[in-house]
Amino acid sequence: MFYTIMIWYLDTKSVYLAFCFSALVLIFYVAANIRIFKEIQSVYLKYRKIAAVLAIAVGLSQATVNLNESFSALNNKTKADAASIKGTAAQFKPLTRRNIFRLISWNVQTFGGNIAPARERAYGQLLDHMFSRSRSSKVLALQEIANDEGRDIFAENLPGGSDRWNPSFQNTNDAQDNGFFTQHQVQVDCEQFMYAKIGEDGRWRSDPDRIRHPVRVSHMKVGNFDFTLINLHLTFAKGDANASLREFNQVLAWLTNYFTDPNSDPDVIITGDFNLNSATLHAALQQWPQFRYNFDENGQPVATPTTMVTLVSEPTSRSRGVPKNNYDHFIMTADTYLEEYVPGSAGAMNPGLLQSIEEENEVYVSDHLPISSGFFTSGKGNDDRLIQPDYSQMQASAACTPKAVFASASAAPNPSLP
Ligand SMILES: [Ca+2]
Ligand SMILES: [Ca+2]
Ligand SMILES: [Ca+2]
Repeated sequence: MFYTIMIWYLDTKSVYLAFCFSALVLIFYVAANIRIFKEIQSVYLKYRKIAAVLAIAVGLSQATVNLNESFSALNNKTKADAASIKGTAAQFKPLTRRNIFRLISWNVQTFGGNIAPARERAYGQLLDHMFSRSRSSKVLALQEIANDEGRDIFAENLPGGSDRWNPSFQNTNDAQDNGFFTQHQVQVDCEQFMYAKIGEDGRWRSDPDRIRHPVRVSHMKVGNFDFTLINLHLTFAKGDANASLREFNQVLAWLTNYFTDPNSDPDVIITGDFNLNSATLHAALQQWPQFRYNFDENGQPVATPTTMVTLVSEPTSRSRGVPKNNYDHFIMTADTYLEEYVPGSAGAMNPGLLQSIEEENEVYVSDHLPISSGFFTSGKGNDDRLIQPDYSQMQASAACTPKAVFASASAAPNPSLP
């Protein structure tokens, strides 16, 4: 009897003890997992940020030919064509260290005098990452600077402050103006509008019949590389691509006029927010004999110095923070692409850095990613010839031709989507 009671007692007690023990184990397990989960989360967030910072540091800081591989090159069509052009990337032999400079283009989304402090701070942090680790980024082409106040606030947030930078900006009646910032070692020979006029009140006015947001044109020199830089923002027109295309053809009409001067610099770079993808721009360029690829008897593309190559084919404009449309580009003449352009260097910024800075500041910075492209400034170009300026010091002030025109330039070809 005692034995039976003892077994019952022990069984009951062991079940009870087992239950208590299991409950304790469960409580410790849940508590530990909450802590572990939080640690995993914080480690993940930390490393994601480091990865993003590293990605941009690699992308923008290397003053060598070993540039960020994530910077994609041509769109497939253009790539196939361009790769066949003799003297291009396939034959390019990288040297150990080369002088290059980076050009950055960025639509900063109506940056004006009334910008919120948190958003301004986020811009400052992003610009620090883009520039302070890199002495090679020397020219910043901006779209959607609203006015002079916007220019001044943006300049204050540039790495090293506004003292290290020269602005090239003139306010117009348009709310989304284009402008440049250049570091002091960049020689700016001239800076002007493409289509605009001074009103009777002495203020610049846009020419919306041609281009809504006045295009900025400049001739610059970095090292031995001189070039004409065109900074544009084609109209969005509620997504009407034909309206953007009409404006693009106005730019090409201006360039046609530019190239009628035999002394014009053959190195032309067009950058900015086109509101058109690279395939559409490539197709539009093929309608202009002086800008398209020609083909030899074997059907191989042959570049003339003014053949235009369209770069950056990944999404650059953001929808709710997610890169969506391929709107921002570098378009350059073959004289630049085959000589000074660093093969494979053009592309969009890794979106992770922008996202992490936005999360940190709890603010939305811009609906566009910055894009970037590298250029050799000395030594031998891709074509094995020494890089030399096309303009002498004496001529440089005359390098920007033709001057800004308003409603009197020659008509563009009838534009339509291919
Ligand atoms: Ca304005
Ligand atoms: Ca040149
Ligand atoms: Ca050249």
